[in-house]
Amino acid sequence: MNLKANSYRLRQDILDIIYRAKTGHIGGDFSVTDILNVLYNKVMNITPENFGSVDRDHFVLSKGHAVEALYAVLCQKGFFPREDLLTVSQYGSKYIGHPNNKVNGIEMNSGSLGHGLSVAIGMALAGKMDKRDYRVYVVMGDGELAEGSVWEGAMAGGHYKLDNLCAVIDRNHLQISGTTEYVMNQESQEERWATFGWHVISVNGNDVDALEKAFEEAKTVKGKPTMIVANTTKGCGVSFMANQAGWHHRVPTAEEYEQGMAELKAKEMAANE
Ligand SMILES: Cc1ncc(C[n+]2csc(CCOP(=O)(O)OP(=O)(O)O)c2C)c(N)n1
Ligand SMILES: [Mg+2]
Repeated sequence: MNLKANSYRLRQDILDIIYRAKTGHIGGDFSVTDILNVLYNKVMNITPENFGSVDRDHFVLSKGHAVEALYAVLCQKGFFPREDLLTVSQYGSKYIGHPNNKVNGIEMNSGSLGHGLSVAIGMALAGKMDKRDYRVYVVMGDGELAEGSVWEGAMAGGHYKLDNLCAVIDRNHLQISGTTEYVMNQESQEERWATFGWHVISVNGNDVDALEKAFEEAKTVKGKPTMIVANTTKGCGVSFMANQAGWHHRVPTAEEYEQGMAELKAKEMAANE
């Protein structure tokens, strides 16, 4: 699979989902798309066939508001039919605006920020205790790091030396109401996680090749959990959405939909050349 082209393909699906549903978190979806694309298509051992087994890898989308990106990836992997995407956020649909485990492929309900890391740590600890080979992956937002519970997880991950755990921060420097530096300063994430006993890798989180390398490195680390600081752009892929806090939770107009789709199609084609 051409991962780079696929990221733009997935963003088209996300744009369609949100335009149709008239709701969704497009900025955070587009910033995390490359991370989910690489995880599900290169790194993790999770398929519709093995989803019922404990021994497959485990994934938690802690920044649950980016569920549309997860729906696009899971649908492409065959966890559910494409027609199901037509029902996202419709009355009575299980495809609601945050992850829930009634949807095939989703393990943990999320959306209330700050819980995913601790749950992932429980999964990783269970894997160690039961001597299982699976790995656990969790993706957090950078605004999410203002939640105190994240730092309990940071301590526990280092304390229990969970080298079967790989966490990712979608470091786009924006949350709802502005920059993370303005709302709750957090420099430097690299230094903070290293102090808590984590192996830290800093990468361009919208570069599929760099991400793949980082996840492979994480698999080789012994005696420590890994934190990948994925430096991303919120709204990545569509020029007028990129790095704009206002696109955290905005629905495109018809004109914006057309322009965004045209840009994504052109980028997918260029990546395929
Ligand atoms: C506990 C909790 N408080 C507040 C919110 C509302 N909320 C939803 S998204 C968001 C901003 C998150 O920013 P970030 O984690 O940086 O996400 P991203 O930039 O990747 O979209 C907030 C505050 C929430 N979902 N959960
Ligand atoms: Mg953010």
